[in-house]
Amino acid sequence: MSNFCPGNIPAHILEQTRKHPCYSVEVHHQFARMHLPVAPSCNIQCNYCNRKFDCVNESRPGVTSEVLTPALAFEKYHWVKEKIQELTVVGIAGPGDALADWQYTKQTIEQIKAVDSNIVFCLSTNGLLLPEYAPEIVALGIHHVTVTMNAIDPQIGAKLYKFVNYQGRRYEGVEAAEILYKNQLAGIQYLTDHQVLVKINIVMVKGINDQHIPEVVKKVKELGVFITNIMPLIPAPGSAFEYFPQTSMKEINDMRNLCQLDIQQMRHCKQCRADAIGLLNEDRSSEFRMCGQPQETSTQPAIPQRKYRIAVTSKYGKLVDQHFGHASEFIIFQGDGREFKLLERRSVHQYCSGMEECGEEEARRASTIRTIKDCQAVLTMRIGQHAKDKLAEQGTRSIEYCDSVENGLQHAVKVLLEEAAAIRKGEKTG
Ligand code: CLF
Ligand code: SF4
Repeated sequence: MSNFCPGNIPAHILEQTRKHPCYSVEVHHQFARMHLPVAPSCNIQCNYCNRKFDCVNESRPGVTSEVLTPALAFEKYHWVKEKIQELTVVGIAGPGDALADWQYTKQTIEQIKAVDSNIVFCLSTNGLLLPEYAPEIVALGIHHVTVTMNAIDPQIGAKLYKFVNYQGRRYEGVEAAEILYKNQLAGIQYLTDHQVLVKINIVMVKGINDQHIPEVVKKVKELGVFITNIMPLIPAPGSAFEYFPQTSMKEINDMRNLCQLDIQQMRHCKQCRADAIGLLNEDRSSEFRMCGQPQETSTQPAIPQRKYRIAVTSKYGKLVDQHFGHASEFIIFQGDGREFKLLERRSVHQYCSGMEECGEEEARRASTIRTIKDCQAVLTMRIGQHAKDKLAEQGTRSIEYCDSVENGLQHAVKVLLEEAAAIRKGEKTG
């Protein structure tokens, strides 16, 4: 059994921990952390979560103001580092699950690590994919990981989770809770065996897992975790637990006092946003937005409430700066012309290698085009006529553009509206 106490933590990890405001209460007024919101997807559905762009495990309900690509996250890190001298920790806390979008999480950490060997990295996860990625987490040199584990009894877990998506299948009920628990156990054990200081978050839901929490704490103690963080349920509008009572701080503190007998308790958690920045009790995230507000112009046609889904080709997510044929992914946005929400990123097989190839290339092109069949438009820097025609056949308008993604999305809706108006007037047939 692993068991961490200041006496047996290796010196280099102890040094990191002493700079970590969540793991070391005595420095939480002194050192700052920033969350980089690069992981928007989630692979489970907790009944207390209405996930817009927030994970209630690590964020107070609401939305993160932006989801960043690793490249933008890297820029943001430099910006914040320059302005906040006391920044010591970079965490990935969603807004979904840090491992569900592991490639973005990993890339973000690798980039920062390459230029700053003093930053402490931190991850927050539901643990479903820990068996898969724990070795990479260890190899990256991450020594602080938070796992949200609300139950060790699958019968209780079944009341907390609506579903678990795992290895291409969706599971529900006890089966879902069993898979999640089994993976959490294996993953936590691997991490603690490899000198990772694991923090366990537990959301206390009255009438569901409140009586069960001491058992959870005893179990994770056996696994050698460093600390537990028992947090109140904050009923999120639109979630399955929307009308459940909020757990009071008295109930939380009573439970922490009971569990303190087994393992040290975190008592200064702020349930911060997925894009939180600064000291724990002084969120400065609003000072550091990467994306400005969309511009409104009086020449814009009136925009109806209809939602448009638009695919964008972009190297780093900020500019429309990529040729359609060079895109390895589409960034999918949905919105009404004034406000857009990033829905997801869809990988495609890159078909334009810069050389003339036929046959296989044609099949790849067809598959690429089908990837965005549900989009009214694709916003791209350049596109060939053949691809344009094929996209038009499935009802996707190609719009060439070269400026920021935000301006481009507004431009695309403007084009779609003007064309629709022209069709209504009989000026255009499609
Ligand atoms: Fe962020 Fe979490 Fe790392 Fe801290 S937050 S990923 S461990 S750097 Fe801290 Fe915020 Fe509480 Fe999380 S106060 S919600 S415990
Ligand atoms: Fe929401 Fe986080 Fe649960 Fe995923 S793990 S459903 S983002 S609370």
